[in-house]
Amino acid sequence: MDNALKLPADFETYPEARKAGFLRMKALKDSGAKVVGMFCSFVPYELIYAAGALPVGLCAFTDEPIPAAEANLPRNLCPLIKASYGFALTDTCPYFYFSDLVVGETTCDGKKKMFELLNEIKETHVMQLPHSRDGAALEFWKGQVIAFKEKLEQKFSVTITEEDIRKAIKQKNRERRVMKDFLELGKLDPAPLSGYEMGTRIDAGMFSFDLDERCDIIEKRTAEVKAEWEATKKGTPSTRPRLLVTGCPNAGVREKIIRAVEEMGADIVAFDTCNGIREKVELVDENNPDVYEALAIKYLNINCSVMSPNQSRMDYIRQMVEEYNIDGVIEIVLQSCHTYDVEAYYVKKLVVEELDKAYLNIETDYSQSDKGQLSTRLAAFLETIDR
Ligand code: BJ8
Repeated sequence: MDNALKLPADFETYPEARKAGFLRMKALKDSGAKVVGMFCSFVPYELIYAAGALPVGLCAFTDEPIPAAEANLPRNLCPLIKASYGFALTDTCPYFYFSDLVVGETTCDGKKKMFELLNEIKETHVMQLPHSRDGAALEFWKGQVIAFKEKLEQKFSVTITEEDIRKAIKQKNRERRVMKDFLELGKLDPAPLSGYEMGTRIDAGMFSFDLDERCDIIEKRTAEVKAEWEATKKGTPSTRPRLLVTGCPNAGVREKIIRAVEEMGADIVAFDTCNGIREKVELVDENNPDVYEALAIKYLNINCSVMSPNQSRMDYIRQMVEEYNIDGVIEIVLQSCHTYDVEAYYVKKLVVEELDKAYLNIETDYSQSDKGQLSTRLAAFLETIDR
């Protein structure tokens, strides 16, 4: 079995892509661009584009700024939250520096309280996210969508028209389709590319700020991979286990889990995560006469574990296991992430009892201290899968 991770010559790692984006961002700022920093899939990007501004994902993926963050935040908090705050506090995230406004959301307890502290460093507008999906919640969330639009109008002294929003919905829907097509390459068997590349490209796409250009790059890569698969891989069965990764955002643990398990001889072919297909499965309804309702429905349906109940996540994992021909599921839970940690009960039950597939739960943080132990656990997990 060839375990080497095959990456194209032009591949940029996430830190490389993030760094390359700095100069592009600086040039855009120098020419007058307005920038809105964000951390989460629940934020309606369309409104930011409709305001003539650029959304950018803020740094939250290494443990470097965590000691500084722990001066003000408890140690037993999710590393993603500590890193987000730490980068801002130590002024080491250029994207935070260039942001004119930060937008947060009341997803989990730690994040929503951290945004209060973040607001002391840079103006942070917080969207109050309800945690259910009934009619009252939808009405409330629609109000929050409108309040965010009004905040953008006031902040940037612009008027956002419904036409602006419709145009942005179309653009963003195109991006969702393009990214979904790319991620669905994982359905091909044998796997046509590594999960490491898939996840990295989706995350790194955020640093190419022109939406159309971002789509063109991914479309080109999808076509290349498909053509190569047709020519060299189709019809050649592989014994490498096919894995689905689910759970918390994994950019901060990509090397020690995603890359490591693929180098051990498995293929990660599907991601039920925010840098996977989670936000891309449902489009914003372009035909809804009420654009705010259309946005509210789409975003409230994101199947993150902060929602309760969250049956749609289980339904989607079941569907993915079938469609991607999955042998095993790795669930990544960042330390102290209570919602994913508790919901893991249902994921395990579904995967092991109902679908009869292998399941591994990894609770981890951004440090390298558990790297050796993780390698041992990942290797043992792969041993249990017989293709
Ligand atoms: S839509 S997954 S990006 S909230 S910060 S909940 S890991 S304890 S990030 Fe997320 Fe939006 Fe959901 Fe996606 Fe847990 Fe940490 Fe909270 Fe987290």
